[in-house]
Amino acid sequence: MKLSKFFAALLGTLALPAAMAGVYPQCPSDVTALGTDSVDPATGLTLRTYTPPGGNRKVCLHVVAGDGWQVLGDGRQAYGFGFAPAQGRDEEVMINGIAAAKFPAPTITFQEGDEVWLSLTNVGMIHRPDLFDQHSVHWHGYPQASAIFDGVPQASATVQMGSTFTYYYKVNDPGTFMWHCHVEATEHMEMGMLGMLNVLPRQNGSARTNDGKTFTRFAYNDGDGSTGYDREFSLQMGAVDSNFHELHELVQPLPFLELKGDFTQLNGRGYPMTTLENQADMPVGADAPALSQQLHSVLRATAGDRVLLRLTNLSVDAYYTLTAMGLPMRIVGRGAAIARGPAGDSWAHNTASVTLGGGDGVDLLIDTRGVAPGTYYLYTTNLNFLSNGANEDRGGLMTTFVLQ
Ligand SMILES: [Cu+2]
Repeated sequence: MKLSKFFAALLGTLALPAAMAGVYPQCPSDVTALGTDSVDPATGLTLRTYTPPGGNRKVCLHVVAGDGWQVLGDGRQAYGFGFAPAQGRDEEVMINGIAAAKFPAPTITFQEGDEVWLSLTNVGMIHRPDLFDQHSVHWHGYPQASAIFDGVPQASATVQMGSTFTYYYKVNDPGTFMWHCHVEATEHMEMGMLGMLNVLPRQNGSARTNDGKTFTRFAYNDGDGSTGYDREFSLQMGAVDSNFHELHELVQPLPFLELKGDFTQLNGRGYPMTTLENQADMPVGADAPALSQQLHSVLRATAGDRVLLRLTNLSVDAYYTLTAMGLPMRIVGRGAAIARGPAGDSWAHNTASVTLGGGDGVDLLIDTRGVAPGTYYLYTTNLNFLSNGANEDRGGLMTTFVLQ
């Protein structure tokens, strides 16, 4: 019997009363009573929203932090820590959260102006019962009003095993952000506690004409439609250091000095798994109760579309370069800000490739007017990253862009 199954059985019989200590997510009473739920079909993450008359939209959501399993590009299973949507109510959240971590964490999308109550429940690490690590939620690069909700352990609350804590945010800045756990950040981030966080600008819904096309959705409040798009996609670059994850299954010192991702990924999968659009086609780890790698990375567009690609890197040890041969790319934002200087002068520019370090992100527009329909490849030009571990041929950081 695998250790994790043994401890799951143990929790089910002996430790249940402790797990039932209480899961109390906070959400304002008007949202609870009058709000409506919207469920992300890809990840199962539920946002409960309510807009009081004349007020800002209020949003409540609930995630769990724990451990789980993912399948690497060579078919091996790798242990990790991660986030997942909370499932059920009260103690069900604890039970359903066991070994249920998702890689990457669910993509979260808010609107500028939102008031957000985000509850985090730490369900513990079933496969490593010797660990009593806290977890937190940190919005990377986001100017939070107060350190208390920033998730950095030295300056804010962290969440103990079996506990639930509700973060409050006033979402005043649109852009492409990331979220991750900040507790023992190098370890917990390498283990998989990473996701994307997009904030849609207030300008959305108004019409702006730019370069001969009229748009109603934008990456930023640009005033001139220069960040307008027809479709948007979020891609997170990263990697798994298979040795680090394997060593993590047992109690021992971890080789931080040797951290080096050998399985590069887009949205938590290595090519060709990045192109498995049907979730049922994606393998599930032998020890995982359900699919943990929910997000494929196939970008689909219709000829003539202007496509926004929100591209981030949350690797803890490497820079990655991404290119898209045959597709014109234009950088219109970087570091969750529109590509403009302090005087408003634009530094948006066309590029053939993008290189990002850990924690960096860009907003790219791909204008498909004049591009022939077909299948294009987005891939890293670091050839050593186009692999699935020792399998050198066409793996890792690559996906397809299908233009119809
Ligand atoms: Cu953590």
